Parts: sequence; structure tokens; C-alpha cells
Amino acid sequence: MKLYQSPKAPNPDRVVFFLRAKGKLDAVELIDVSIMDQEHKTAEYRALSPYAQVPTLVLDDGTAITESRAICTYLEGVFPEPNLMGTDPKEKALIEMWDRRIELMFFIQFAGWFRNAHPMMAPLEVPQSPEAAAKGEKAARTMAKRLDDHLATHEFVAADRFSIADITLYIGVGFCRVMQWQPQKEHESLGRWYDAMTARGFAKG
Ligand SMILES: N[C@@H](CCC(=O)N[C@@H](CS)C(=O)NCC(=O)O)C(=O)O
Repeated sequence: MKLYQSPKAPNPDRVVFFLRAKGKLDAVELIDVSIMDQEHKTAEYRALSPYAQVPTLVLDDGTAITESRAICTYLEGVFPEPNLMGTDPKEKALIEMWDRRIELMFFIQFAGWFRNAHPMMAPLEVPQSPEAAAKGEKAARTMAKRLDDHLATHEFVAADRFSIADITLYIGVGFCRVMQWQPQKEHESLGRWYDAMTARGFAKG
């Protein structure tokens, strides 16, 4: 299998950290695609990922899978242990619920802020919109507070155990540094959870 990714880009990191948490990072060949050099917009790469996004997982039979969560679903099926997406219907639903909340209400909102406000993103987000940036920032900050409240009484994001939802939030929170924002320093419970996740070591390359 080949995983097309961009180092330090958050969506590919979801898959890389997921594989590392399973101890299976060596099961894929990592192929770097530079977003800043617009390598993801070449015709060759678009043949794999028509909307020109990373990550893409290409299976040995040539099937190309995009969308980081869909890639993780495939990898969970191929490498079931340790389980990161739930074992029974209730656990699967709770983990997916939190993972989607984090992706839709935090991760994507923060991305809207970053893409519309950071000068580095100007070539990719045309035109940048200060209004969209402000909306994304407000939504991301609101969700950070909600997550802090949740983590005040929970060791993990979902289902009382480590899961893909922790990985998605960990990457999202860490990526906030690009806007000089460290929600884990502003919110005590989020900070306690973040330190505990760092100590697990799945983020280390
Ligand atoms: N929903 C997609 C989002 C993928 C995505 O937005 N990837 C970013 C990198 S983190 C990208 O390829 N950006 C290229 C661009 O905006 O032109 C997923 O979960 O994989």
C-alpha cells in the first residue's frame, strides 16, 4: 500500500498517527506530496485524488481511497488490533459521534480560520475572506471550550478509552500552533488530556 501525504499537514497526520497507534506505520510506503509546491494539483496526482487533496491511500490492486476517516476505516478492518473505532454498535456510534463532532465543529472550523487568515495559505485559498476567518475562529474557540468541559469529567474523548477521536482531537489541537493559538494552554482539562496523549507516544515520528 502507498500513502500519499504531506508531512505536518493535519489530514494526512490523522492517518499516519492512526497507523502509528496500531504499530503498523511500516505497512505502508509513504510518498510525500508537497502542498506548498502545489504537487497535489498535478494531473498525475489528480488521477488518484480528483479533488487534489492529501491523504490518498492506494491499495496494491490500484484502488485509491481519499478522505482520512475512510482510509482509517479501511485500515481498522485490515489491522483490527488495537481497536480504535469501537467493537460493538454502541461503542462504534459513540466514537464516531465524537470523531465527527471534532472534525466538523473544531478541525474544519479551525482550518477555515487558518486558510482565510494566514498569508502562507493565500495561494491556496483564493480569495481569502476575513469574515470566513472570523467565523472559523469563533467556532473553533467555542468548541475548544466545550471539549474542555467534556474532558473535565472524561479521561478520553469517547467511550472511556483511547480511540480515533483522541487522535483527531490531538492533531487538531496541535495544529492550532500555526495561528499562534494553544488551546491546551488556555484550558486546564484539555491541557491535562493533551499531556496524557503526548505521553502515549503515538505522535512521535
Ligand atoms: N476531508 C479530507 C480533507 C483533506 C484536506 O483538506 N487535505 C488538505 C491537507 S491537510 C489538502 O490536501 N489541501 C490542499 C489544498 O487545499 O489545496 C480528508 O479528511 O482527508
